[in-house]
Amino acid sequence: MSSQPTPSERPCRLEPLGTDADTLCRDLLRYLELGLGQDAGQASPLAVYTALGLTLRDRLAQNWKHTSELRRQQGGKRAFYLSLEFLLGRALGNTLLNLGLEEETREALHRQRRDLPELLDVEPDAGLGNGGLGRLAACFLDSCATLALPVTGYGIRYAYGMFRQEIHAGEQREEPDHWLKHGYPWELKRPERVRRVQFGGRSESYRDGQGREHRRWVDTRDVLAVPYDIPIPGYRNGIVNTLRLWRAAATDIFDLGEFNAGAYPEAVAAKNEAEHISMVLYPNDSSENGKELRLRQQYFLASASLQDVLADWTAERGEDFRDFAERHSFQLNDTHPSVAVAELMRLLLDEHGLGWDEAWSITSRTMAYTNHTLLPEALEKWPVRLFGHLLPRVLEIIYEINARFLRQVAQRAPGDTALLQRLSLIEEGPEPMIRMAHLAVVGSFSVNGVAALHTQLLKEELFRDFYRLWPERFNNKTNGVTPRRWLLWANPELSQLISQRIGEGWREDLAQLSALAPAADDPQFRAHWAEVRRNNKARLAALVRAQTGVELIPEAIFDVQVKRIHEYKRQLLNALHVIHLYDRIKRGEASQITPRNVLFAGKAAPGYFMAKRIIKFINNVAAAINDDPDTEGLLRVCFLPDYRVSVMERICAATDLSEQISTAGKEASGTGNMKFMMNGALTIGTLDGANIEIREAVGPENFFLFGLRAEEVARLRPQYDPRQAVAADEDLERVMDLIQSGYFNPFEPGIFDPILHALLAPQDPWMVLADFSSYKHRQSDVAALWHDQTEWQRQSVLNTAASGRFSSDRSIAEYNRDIWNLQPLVASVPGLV
Ligand code: T68
Repeated sequence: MSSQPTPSERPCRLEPLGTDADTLCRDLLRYLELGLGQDAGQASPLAVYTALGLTLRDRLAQNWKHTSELRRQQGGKRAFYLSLEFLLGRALGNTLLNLGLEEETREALHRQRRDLPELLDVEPDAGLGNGGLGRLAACFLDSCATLALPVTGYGIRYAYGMFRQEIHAGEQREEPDHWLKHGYPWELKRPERVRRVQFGGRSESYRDGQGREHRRWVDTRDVLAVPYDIPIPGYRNGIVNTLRLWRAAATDIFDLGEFNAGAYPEAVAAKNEAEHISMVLYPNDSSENGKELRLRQQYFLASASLQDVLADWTAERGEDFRDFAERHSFQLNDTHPSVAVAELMRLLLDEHGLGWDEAWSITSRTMAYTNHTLLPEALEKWPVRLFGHLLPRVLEIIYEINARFLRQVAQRAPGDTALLQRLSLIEEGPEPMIRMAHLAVVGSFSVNGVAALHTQLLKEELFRDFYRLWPERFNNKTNGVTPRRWLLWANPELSQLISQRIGEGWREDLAQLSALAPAADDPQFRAHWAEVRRNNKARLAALVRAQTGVELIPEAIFDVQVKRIHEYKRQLLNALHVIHLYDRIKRGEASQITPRNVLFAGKAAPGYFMAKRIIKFINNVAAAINDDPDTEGLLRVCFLPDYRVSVMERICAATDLSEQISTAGKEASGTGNMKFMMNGALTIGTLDGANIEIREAVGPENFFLFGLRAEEVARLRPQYDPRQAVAADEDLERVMDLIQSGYFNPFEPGIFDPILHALLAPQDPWMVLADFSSYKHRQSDVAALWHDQTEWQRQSVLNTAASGRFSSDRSIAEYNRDIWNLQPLVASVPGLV
């Protein structure tokens, strides 16, 4: 007898998917015609993009499955990056780049008479973040996958991301960003892993079978958390990690029984309330807003994510949590998800029956907290009342954490009640508040800042008392950005030039860029370098023309400040300098002016009056200058609307001068500064955040430094007199007079008075005018250097060559070395894409 299986017993296996142009072309057609019901000849670019996305997702899914198998086989520790924001931008280009399928895809599209650039451009940005903090999370995921580290991101799948910015009559208008309108081909819904998150109700005690007393949370209004997974491919290593985003959904129709029979419409309407949780991203980047919905979002993310991790653990290990802390780290991206400290305690105590000490030992050995700001207005505090109403059981746990913590402090420093008050998780007052940063520090084994100066200030100022208590907890992790998106993808011509010179190893080991330094002295290399940068500038100029109608001066300096609009970032200082240049033109110094294009972009939080007025100011100044024939060929000023990840990809490759001009001590790190440097921009900047490390890396002779240092800002603040600064600088006086005269707002009297008042107030926390003279002088050094193109291009090459340290691969390697201690996954199957 033959042992051949009968046809019905024959195993059915999945064959690996082809990645040649022919197979890609056929799969794309299949998705387009059969999946989406389109006629390939007539289909819109959006439909083709979607079909291509689905085609590539299949290839990602193969590696995804393989990565999970590897992770399971190798066991080992895992880390989880908890963040309310992931600013991913577009996925198509990044997928092609990381899988190495760009050429095959171009060819596949070519056969269907389609063009890749057109498809790339229809993809909406996934804008699930405000700015630096959210983009950092996205760069970190890219680096974790590239370093083959088993790290999963957890976030919220907002239906509406960061608002779209339009400019009307110089003012910002916010439009909703319905980014999921046409579907999102990259995600995979995981309905089988849905979780239930509790809100409201009350906490009560009960006795178990053995007569032991416990607490439980009852009469709650629950919300379902439905996960959607986004694949995060590493750079050409076959690894695909996961970003799991939660969508809020109402509980099943059965729960309608909770309502009385006559309240059917109210019950259905309640579904709506549940679904609001994941409706919209809060667009504030630097102030806490205290809204209940925001706290709901935070708890929703923390609870669903922790439950998800615990479910995997108990499926494998049952209720034995002895090894849990050795096998898990949770990295908290700012305090936004820090309620996770209390929530993990609750789950371990109430759901898994652990005692306090064991639960606390586990929690405080798994949580790690990254701080991103020193600004007091950004520090999160929640009213105890609100917390008690929304999360009564979690509040009890926070009280208990605080009571035990303060007892410990009192033992160390008997009688120091002021210290107890300063350290307490609860801020007393007419409206007692929970200090989320204190909860995060107390509950974490690691607390890090995001640049050397920032970490130093955390230790000396914000967390001084905590640092004295637990110095070993504090560490620095200077930020970084992924060189794949920010150099390889954003600047392919420059990347090619670099690879021709030093090989391709820099893509995964950016420190190798240092080998480029000698090329700075090679005239031929510099000529190529300059040519590539000119091409990039021409492309950006075309984008600016199309978006705004402003015609940039192609050969002039591209002087760029793009970031969220905030007083501490001092877009106003830049604007004052622009007015100064204009004033020089008008007073007959045109022949001494070095031509410049000054480009601004960035969003203002919708409720931040001054930031919005600054946008209006820049736009009015730009209009006055660009409309004046005397500025022709000398000065162009432009505010580019709707700044976002995909726009920065164009801007960073085309920037000559990067503006990093925050008041020293206020910008935690900055990451745009790194993207510009990597692409060969020179920086004009203060000694703030990562600027300090950028300047050290490239050498002070290749960096335009100006302004007060952090300690000078602190020292001079109390006696700061902006009018003295005006009196001491005639140019500044003329600038202020011109603004005061209404020159930039002839038909809108008084609209810039708030700006003038803020600049001239002795209380101006940002000390804008204090740094004007110093800034002006450094800007004239910039102009002088531009005339020496040999030297400028030399310094440009040196900036790129010195940017290796600012790869997020380096940041993540340090997080792993000092905080997570994960083993990289080792691919067992060769030949993965
Ligand atoms: C930024 N913070 C820092 N916050 O300002 C920047 N805040 O210096 C740093 O480079 C970057 O983080 C990465 O570390 C933010 O972007 C926010 O976006 C934010 C969002 C919600 C609430 C508060």
